[in-house]
Amino acid sequence: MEKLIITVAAIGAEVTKQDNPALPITPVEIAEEIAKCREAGASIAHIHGRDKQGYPTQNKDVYKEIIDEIKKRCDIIVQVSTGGAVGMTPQERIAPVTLSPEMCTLSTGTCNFGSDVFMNTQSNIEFFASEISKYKVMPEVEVFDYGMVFNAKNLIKKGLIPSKVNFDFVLGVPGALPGTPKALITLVEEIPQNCTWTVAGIGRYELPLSTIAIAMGGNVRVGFEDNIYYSKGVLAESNAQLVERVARIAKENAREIASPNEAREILGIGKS
Ligand code: KMH
Ligand code: ZN
Repeated sequence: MEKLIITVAAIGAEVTKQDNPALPITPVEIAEEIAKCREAGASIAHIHGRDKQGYPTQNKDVYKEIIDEIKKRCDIIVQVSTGGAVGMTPQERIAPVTLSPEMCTLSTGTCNFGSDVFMNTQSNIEFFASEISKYKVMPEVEVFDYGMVFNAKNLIKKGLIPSKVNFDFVLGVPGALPGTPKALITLVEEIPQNCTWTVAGIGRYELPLSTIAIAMGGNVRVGFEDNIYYSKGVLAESNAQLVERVARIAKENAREIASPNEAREILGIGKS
């Protein structure tokens, strides 16, 4: 098996300090938290921006500050969000990509998102894909619902995204695919053979799906964006605590952990 790539999604757009007081908000808080996660075994940091009041923002300057602070502290791969928060415009959502970070996300369809709708029309998806390619960023395909895999394969066929890409299966969002082993296996069977995959289980699905992915040869995403608990009713003390647990399970399964440079090699970052 390839080495395990651990992504930490430490911030998100929906979680608040009221939900978990350890949520990092300012660029310095975020960077310090990411550096600890890197130390614990994470090789990708999936980033969302927050404004001074703690609300989600895709402001380019905020992202620049976060990225600069992270780079001062560690060599982790920065993956900016193009999902932002529900209700943001495509122009808002794409802004951090213009900083040419190493990676960004690309959701390839629309789905229910709790009581909201996470809107990704075909023309907007193609707009994101062309900007991502223009700024030479490696996309990661975010799959919340089944059809999104097939849409991603169409984008590959049209040459709008690289043919070798990482798929992130975000499972357990209310209204979209459930966080079951069956859903994960069904999705893994559909991706092109040369592609890699990650699973991000939401809430209580995070731990079992991480464990299954480690055994299957996939990659794992954990962090407060997806899950704020360590165990039932017990808040996680930090994102790093969640990363440490994944690293420990991997070690017990004799699955080695990829450094950021090894993850760059596996994902083909910096090759074109
Ligand atoms: N906040 C969600 C509506 C991404 O980062 O690319 C979308 C999201 C996906 O978080
Ligand atoms: Zn996100």
